[in-house]
Amino acid sequence: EPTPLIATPEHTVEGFVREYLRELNFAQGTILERASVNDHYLALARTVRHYLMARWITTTTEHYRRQPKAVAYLSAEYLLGRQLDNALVAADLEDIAAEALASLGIDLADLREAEVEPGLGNGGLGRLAACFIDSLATMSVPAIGYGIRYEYGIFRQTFVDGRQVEKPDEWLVGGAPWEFAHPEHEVTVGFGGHTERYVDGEGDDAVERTRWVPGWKVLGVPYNYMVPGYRNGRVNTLRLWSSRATHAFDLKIFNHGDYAEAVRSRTFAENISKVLYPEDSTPQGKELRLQQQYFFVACSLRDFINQLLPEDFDLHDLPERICFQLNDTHPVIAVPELMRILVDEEGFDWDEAWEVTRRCFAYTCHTLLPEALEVWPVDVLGRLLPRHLEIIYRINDEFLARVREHSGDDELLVRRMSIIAEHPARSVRMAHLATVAATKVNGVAELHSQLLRDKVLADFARFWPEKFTNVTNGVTPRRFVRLANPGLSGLITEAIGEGWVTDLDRLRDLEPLADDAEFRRRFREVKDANKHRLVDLLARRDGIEIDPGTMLDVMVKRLHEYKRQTLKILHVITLYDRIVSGEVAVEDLVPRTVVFGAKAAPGYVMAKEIIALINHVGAVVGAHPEVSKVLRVAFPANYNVTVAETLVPAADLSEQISLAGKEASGTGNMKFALNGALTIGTDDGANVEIRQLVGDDHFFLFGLTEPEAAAMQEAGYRPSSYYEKNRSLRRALDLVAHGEFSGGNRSTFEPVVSNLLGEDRFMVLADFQSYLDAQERVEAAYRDPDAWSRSAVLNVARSGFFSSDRSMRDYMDRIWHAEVLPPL
Ligand code: 26Q
Repeated sequence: EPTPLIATPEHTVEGFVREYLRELNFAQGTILERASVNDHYLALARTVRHYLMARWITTTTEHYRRQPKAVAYLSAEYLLGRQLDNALVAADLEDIAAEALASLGIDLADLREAEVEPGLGNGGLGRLAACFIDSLATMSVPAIGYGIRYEYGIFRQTFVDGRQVEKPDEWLVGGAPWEFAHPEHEVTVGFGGHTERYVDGEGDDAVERTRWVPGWKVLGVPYNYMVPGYRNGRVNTLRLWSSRATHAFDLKIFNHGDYAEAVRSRTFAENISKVLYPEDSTPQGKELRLQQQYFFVACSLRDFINQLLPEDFDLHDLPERICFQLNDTHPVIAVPELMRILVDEEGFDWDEAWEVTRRCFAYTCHTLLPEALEVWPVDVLGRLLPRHLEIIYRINDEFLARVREHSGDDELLVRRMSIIAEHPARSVRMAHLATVAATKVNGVAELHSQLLRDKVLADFARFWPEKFTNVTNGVTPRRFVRLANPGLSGLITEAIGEGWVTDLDRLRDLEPLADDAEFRRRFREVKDANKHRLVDLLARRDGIEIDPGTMLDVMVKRLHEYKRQTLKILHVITLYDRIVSGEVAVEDLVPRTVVFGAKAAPGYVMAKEIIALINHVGAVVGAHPEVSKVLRVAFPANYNVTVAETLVPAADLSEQISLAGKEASGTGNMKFALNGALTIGTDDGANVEIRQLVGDDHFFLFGLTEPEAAAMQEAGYRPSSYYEKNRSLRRALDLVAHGEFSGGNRSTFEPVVSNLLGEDRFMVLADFQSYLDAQERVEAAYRDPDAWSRSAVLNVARSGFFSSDRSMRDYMDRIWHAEVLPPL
């Protein structure tokens, strides 16, 4: 077969201009003189896309021809961030594009700002999926990402009187130049209905089989996105599914003559991919969420089998072709779905189907909080997916028979390990299903994987010790260093060459430069310039004024009690109190700007109260003539990937202060370290590994360890004893309780205070003094700019391990064993 012929525009300024004008004229139907910023943005996006097209088609064609062992990443979320910059960098077009546009009188920077980021994820887990597909493409691994094309991504956060108010995220309205719809590859997905037994064949060949007769069907239409590798000639695919009504859906009603009703009924099917659920723990058990999960997984399996495998492929060989990686339990319904396909549709017997299925799946767990583990009531699941429930029951029966056999009928053990929970309501434990089915189960940082083995999944780890492994998370250096921090990137490349972008361990070569005064000076210059970029962004975007001459102390992540934004705000309150009471003079403090960024799940009442508290404290601090000289709180609304790209490079101090044993990994912690912020953090998640690598002298550790916290809970934790013993803590909490930050109203933040004094599940009060002490060490260190920037440079030099390229290598070696193609 000949290599397909593909038109590629010339890699020159003139070539770019020509292609750009063609897009502006022929696709946007406008001319330079009349085009809007959005016209320009769309023309630019399409132009860049054209440069990647040949690589995309070639990569995809090669995957099909070679049929290598590949990876399919199944994730309900991809928090991609803006595409334009990433594509420009990957295709090595930044300079050409900037020059070409300038020759037309257009500023590339203005067009960058016109892009609305696809926010198709909640936080860490969704962003991780985006980093992973970037790394897979850059490493030439044959991989495809499967997910959902939500019409509305994570809500847009606004503040009204300091309280969070959610607005719909209308990311598609300006046009979606990065996607390719493929209605001709639509897939039909069933829901509901019932199952039937029937006899297949005759005489001696007759076998009893089951078929599922769905009660209703929807269509899935795939939308393809390019996933460009970094300058390696490869472009992989992200395939997101959008739900449509089937053509039969409304036929009956049409024939009844009720046109309006028929059209209305279509919205039912189209609702499935309408909106991303904004909860990222304590799942609500909403039936539509389960529909989303089955919808995208059923589309993806069908698509993989029908589109990516050859016609005559023998599904017994499926494990030689693919590993389906389950990003948490959200896609785990893929397990009974593949069983259904093999047994009911392909006529496999149960055992051979199970053998194939087992070998095709691997499962990544992202949590330790029991309330974040997904469970679905049996009645909900059985109504929506009756055949899948039968299959899950049979998987469970066979699994529990083995447990009984190995444990001498230990019925307590059997009950603990069962995929089906009986109390409080009979339900399916999705993590158990995933663990039973998967060839490998991994946690996302060393400590997390250890706690999975020792606690959350201990029974399973004893049963299948070799099943459990760790793959520490990582972040893509393309987006979070190369693209977000051009200043630092330039400095690094000048010092050690450009290989680091795809081989982040090379950052080690920077270590000697930590002792080079001139290098440190230039490093500080970059940090300073990055702070100015942030100042501009916050002024323009939020009307927030911050002083680039202050220490930038940053806590950005979803709002969760376990992440302990309250600990950070109690520190701010303590500083405020010490100044107002005259205990310290402003001259004796290091001036700080404390930046928060955090969305709360809309139904998470306590999280929303904490947001209000932060905003109210910020207002009082900012309005105080003395305090505001040395302390400011900035809480820009709607923190997202785009904001992170300006905020992370500007930070001096990274706040990673979850209670030990609660944050599975964290990935923000890695982004900050790689951009030369120092971390103040607990011994939790990947903080542990960051500290080991950068060294104790360059990391501000505080707080209880996981075993200490567990022991203290065991012994009966009494938070009020800390309130009684600790004067600073008492004064800070009293200020909140007495209405200092709520115009004298004592009831406003009463729930926050009484929660801390009463239960304090995440031991904020126990860690308070230790945190204050660590902040004192931060202040002392920051007063010595040379020592501080030496530590900062060492943070950069020693964080190469946290590249998602390394994570992908670990998944390849420990779990996937996929092939690697040569770069093109
Ligand atoms: C499940 C069912 C129903 C509705 C929502 C959900 C749901 C959605 C999102 C549950 C969890 C999430 C997201 C979890 C998450 O982001 N976890 C984070 O994953 C990161 C990547 O591994 C880790 O670094 C973080 O420590 C972990 O909190």
